[in-house]
Amino acid sequence: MSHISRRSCIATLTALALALASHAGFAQQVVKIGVSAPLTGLGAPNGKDIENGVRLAVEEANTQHIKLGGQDVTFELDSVDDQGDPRVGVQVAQKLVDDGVVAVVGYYNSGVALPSSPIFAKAGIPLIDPAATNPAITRQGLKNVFRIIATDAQNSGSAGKYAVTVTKAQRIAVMDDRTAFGQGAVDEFKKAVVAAGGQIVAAEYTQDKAVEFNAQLTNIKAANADLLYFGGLDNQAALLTKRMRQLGMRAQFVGSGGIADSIFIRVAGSAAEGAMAWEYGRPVESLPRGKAFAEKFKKRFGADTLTYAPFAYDCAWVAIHAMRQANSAKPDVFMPALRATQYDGITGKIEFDAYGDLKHPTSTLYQVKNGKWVPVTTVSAE
Ligand code: ABU
Repeated sequence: MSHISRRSCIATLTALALALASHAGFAQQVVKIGVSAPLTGLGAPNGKDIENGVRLAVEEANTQHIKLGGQDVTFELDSVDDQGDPRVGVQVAQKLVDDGVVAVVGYYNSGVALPSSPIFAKAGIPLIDPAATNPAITRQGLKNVFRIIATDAQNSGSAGKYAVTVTKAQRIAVMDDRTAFGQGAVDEFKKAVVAAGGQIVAAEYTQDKAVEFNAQLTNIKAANADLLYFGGLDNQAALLTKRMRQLGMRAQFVGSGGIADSIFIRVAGSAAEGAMAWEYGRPVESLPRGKAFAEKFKKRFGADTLTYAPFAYDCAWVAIHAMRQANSAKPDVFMPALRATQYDGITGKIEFDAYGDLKHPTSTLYQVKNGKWVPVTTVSAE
């Protein structure tokens, strides 16, 4: 037999074997779930947390031998590093589309989510957001964007009302990191303070990679503020808190989300004591499946979840659940099921409103007591 005829014989036999396997229901369908998060840089611990939440869901789904359209399905994680940078985010979003993902879990940074989400809309791929909270992400008129975490209109709105009506702060200062998240959160907080009859006595800003805040804190001290609301993330919030204490400032520090984690405690050291932060959702350990999730996560990755893994895990399961409901991994087929989601997740009941945001969002205020973040109160953030 010549080389060519041997090759064509093998090709024919392979095609025949695949056709038989398919006919007998043995064909495997690989379904890729994309993740975009910062896996390098300052945001990497949070990005890794998101990636691992999705990884856990994908691994679990593969033990359940799910069939879609009569075919066995293997779920695959396709994770990209957006570096917390909007330009990189847009590039790697296109890579996920080119890879053929059917759903994406992202983002950590609102500033990356905003320019990247239209790429998935154009490709007809659902994006399910576990952490990025700028309200505008779901207000772009895109039909493919879903979010399973309270927005900053809700979280910082609750924070502003609480600062005036419960904490009874008389002289409130704000500071943000000029990111889509930090600035947006502080804007929402200020609106809520004014609506509740409170007074903003100082408004300062920094940059998200800054480590020195003397000028801003001097102004806030001079304004005699009794509460400082900060729109920015864990590492920088810790440095700011430390500097406040070094300058002898007694104003109550309150963070706007993305702060109540072990990074803040480690970096702030003893200055962390008494700090407060408004975070999204209910304390996971207080929810019916929360404790089991925390144990499973620790067993699989050898470390506790930082903050967003439960949300990311729920995002992936919400997508898989919609595929099961629709009996298809085709985005245009399972998107209506995704929109109609009714799912009891690790983070609570997940149902979407007309924008793709949670119908029943909640926020929790935490405070550092004896070196640990402790829940103070949970409010409905609708
Ligand atoms: N929501 C906290 C994570 C940061 C962000 O939204 O950009």
